Amino acid sequence: MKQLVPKYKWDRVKRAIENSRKILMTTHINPDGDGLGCEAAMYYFLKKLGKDPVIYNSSDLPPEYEFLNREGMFKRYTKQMGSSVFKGVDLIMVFDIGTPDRLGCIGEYVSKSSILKICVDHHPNKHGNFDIEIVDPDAPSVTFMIFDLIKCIDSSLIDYPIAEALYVGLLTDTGSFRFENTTIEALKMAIEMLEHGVKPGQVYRQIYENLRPIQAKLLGYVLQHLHYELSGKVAWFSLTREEIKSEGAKLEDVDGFTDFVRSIKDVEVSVMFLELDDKKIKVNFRSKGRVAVNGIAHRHGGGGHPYAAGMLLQMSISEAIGLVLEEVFELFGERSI
Ligand SMILES: [Mn+2]
Repeated sequence: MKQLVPKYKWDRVKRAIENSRKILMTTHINPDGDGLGCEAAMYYFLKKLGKDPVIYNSSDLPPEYEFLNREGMFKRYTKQMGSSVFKGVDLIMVFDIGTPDRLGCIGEYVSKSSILKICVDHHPNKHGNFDIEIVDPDAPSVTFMIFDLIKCIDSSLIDYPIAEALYVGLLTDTGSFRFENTTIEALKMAIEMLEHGVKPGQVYRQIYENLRPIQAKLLGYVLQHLHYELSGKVAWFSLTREEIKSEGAKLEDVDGFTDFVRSIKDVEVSVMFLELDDKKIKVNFRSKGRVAVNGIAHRHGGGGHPYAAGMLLQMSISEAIGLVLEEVFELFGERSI
């Protein structure tokens, strides 16, 4: 039999799993396919190992990922639950967070808790207070790392639901195998997932071809109100709560717009300014790959990858636009007029 050489040092993680029965898993707020894929894959895998896994996230499961929820295991954590969900938990596993504050309301209890904590991530940030951290900024997705962990424990347990969940993280974090992190290793993993029965077309359609008509309408509004700067190298848009309401949409209908705007010819960086509340502005950046945008996000307490990053600003939307565009222009070595 071919000897598996793990890419990461999982010894302590393996031991922690072996010594645990109840394992609580969580990921960042507004979770994406990577965080959710890690949770689902590990849930099915840990069950096969005879463990008692539970998943609590500070956000609801987005409807496009409902297909991962075969056993109804994705639970929404709310502040009222307090420490009750940690009762009897032997191990906490956290995936794909970037920074600890992105855990949302469960984060407070995770950081306070004396339960053994593991963080597996590919964001190049400081992670803080975890007993074991396995971080690889070069990993195309965290499910890529989890695949390595699962192979290192028992690859014979990989079945279709596990493979599909691992594939989801890989697909979504590589932008459907388009971004710079689409490495040979990433594609090799994809092949292995297909060998376990994953149907790429089916997974893709479930995640990406379920745009609700109201989201399409709101995207239309955004595209009609797009601003171009620096001869079209920068494109940005803003959405106030009032605008969203007058389009008949809700905050959660805003999804993937910054990616779409980046796809416009000659646009190097796209920026979204989204008003969540009074003086609470979510800023998202996407870059085609020539300029890194996570430096700006880090400076303002946010985070992300070089070409996909975000942050929250406590100021009015017009102040946010002024401040952030100035910093974006500096990335291009230009000043605004
Ligand atoms: Mn990720």
